[in-house]
Amino acid sequence: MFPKLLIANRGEIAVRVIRACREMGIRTVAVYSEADRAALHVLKADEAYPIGPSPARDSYLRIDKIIDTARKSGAQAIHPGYGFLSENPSFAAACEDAGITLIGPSAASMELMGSKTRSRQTMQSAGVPFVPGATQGIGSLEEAMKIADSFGYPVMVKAAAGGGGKGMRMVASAGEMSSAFRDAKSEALNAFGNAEVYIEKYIEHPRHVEIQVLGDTQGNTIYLGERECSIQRRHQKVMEECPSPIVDEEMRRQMGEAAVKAARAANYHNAGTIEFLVDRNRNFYFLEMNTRLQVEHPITELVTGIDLVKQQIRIAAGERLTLQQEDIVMRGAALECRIYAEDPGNNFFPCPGLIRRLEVPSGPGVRDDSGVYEGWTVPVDYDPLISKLAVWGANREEAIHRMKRAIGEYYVGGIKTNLSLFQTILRFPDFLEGRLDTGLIDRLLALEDALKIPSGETGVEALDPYLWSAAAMAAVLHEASQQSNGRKNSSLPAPAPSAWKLDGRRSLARPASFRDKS
Ligand code: MV4
Repeated sequence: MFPKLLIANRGEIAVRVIRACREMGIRTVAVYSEADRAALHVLKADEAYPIGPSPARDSYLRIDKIIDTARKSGAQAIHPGYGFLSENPSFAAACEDAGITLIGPSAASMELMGSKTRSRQTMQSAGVPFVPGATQGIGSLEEAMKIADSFGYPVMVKAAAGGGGKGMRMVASAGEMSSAFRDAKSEALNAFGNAEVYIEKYIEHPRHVEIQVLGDTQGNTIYLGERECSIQRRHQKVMEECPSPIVDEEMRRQMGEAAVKAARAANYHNAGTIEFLVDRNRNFYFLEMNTRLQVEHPITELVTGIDLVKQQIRIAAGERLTLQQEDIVMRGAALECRIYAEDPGNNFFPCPGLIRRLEVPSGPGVRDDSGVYEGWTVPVDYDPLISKLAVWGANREEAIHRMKRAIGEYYVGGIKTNLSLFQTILRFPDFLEGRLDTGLIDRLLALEDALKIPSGETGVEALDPYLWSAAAMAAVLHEASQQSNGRKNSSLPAPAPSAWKLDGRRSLARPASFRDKS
């Protein structure tokens, strides 16, 4: 095993990796930017080294400085976390050149999965169902029109180098193709330095379900069930759950086997995630593969009892997977909320700043993966994630009640957070009934706005009647949207900033000195 490991990341995920290392007897090396001098991961690591100015491109994205720090500190391995350099094939190659082990897949696997067209070709040969459409980049508008015609509108024009919702355009009819094709190409070139685009059939009201896999360097690959990630806002996941309410044992086996095929076809070794779109009839289609540890990995850990970070490290050290498919047992249910420093009253605009007071939930079945502490200032330079609050329950219902309880215990003073959003989601009938398509958050925010729920300090007693009317109205609107076949012609106003201010109940429950002073 590696005596020493460098973490090329920050925040909660750096802390998460440090914890796994500590339990494994591995010494940890943190790196930090100027803004992160006093960050939690710096305090928790055995050693810490500065790598440059606050902007990520000058610090956490500097391959040269990170490799250099690994050499100087004597770290034999680097864990990239998620984001930053985690899916950068040049970083994987640089580690290899420096004789340092990356806790991740080969540069070749990363590169293959980084191209949507190449990965779709690979799925085609491997017999993994993928979203119907082209497997090659499209050269001309004429070709785009021909392909769209053959699959039938609506279609999506997507950047081959894209992913996570960047560089895609929905095209409803042939008349829109010319501008969509041109826009998608220029956006792709701008965002990724690669103008290649391709076409997929548009899947209406999809759900996002992903399968966790583990593959070792000896070719053993297993799946660890699914995560339901359909609750998103602007292509950002907000809340995830495991297992998915729509996946039964048979579907899990089919998706799991498809995911293992996908990982094998990429010669994949590491923890990885195969994303699928699931349509209304529960058909599933390969969407993309994430060649890293995911933000939402804790819910899989809670339900399977397997420490994914330790597994990653053992795999990178060349150890054989000791787990076999039969060893994977899913027990109970888990939920995760991404707690952000952002303002629900101002379109979820980021609100980093000084954390004047912090009370973190605990107790049975509660896990909070945090990257912050009371008295620290959340920097403006990075994603303002405060923590990931995850709960486990014997079943979905218990997990929901537990999450409500845990969110209720959470208190962040000094900065605005999205905590109130979760109290709303956790009471929303569509969520409670497991109707989780990717439009849920927009429906919920539109509903709050339609009900003109007052902002400001509102006691929990005053809120309940609103929640009841919200519930009733949501049920009616859901029926209506089923009948009118979609949200396009619904009478709801356009999604608008939320006006919920559940935080207000804090001020009723606490002495004035605890109040948020911002
Ligand atoms: C789609 C789609 C419908 N049809 N592709 C958005 C994120 C990126 N990973 C892919 N995305 C989508 N691709 C086809 N052919 C709808 C989405 C989509 C979506 C997917 C998963 C979760 C949330 C979403 C929100 C909007 C759109």
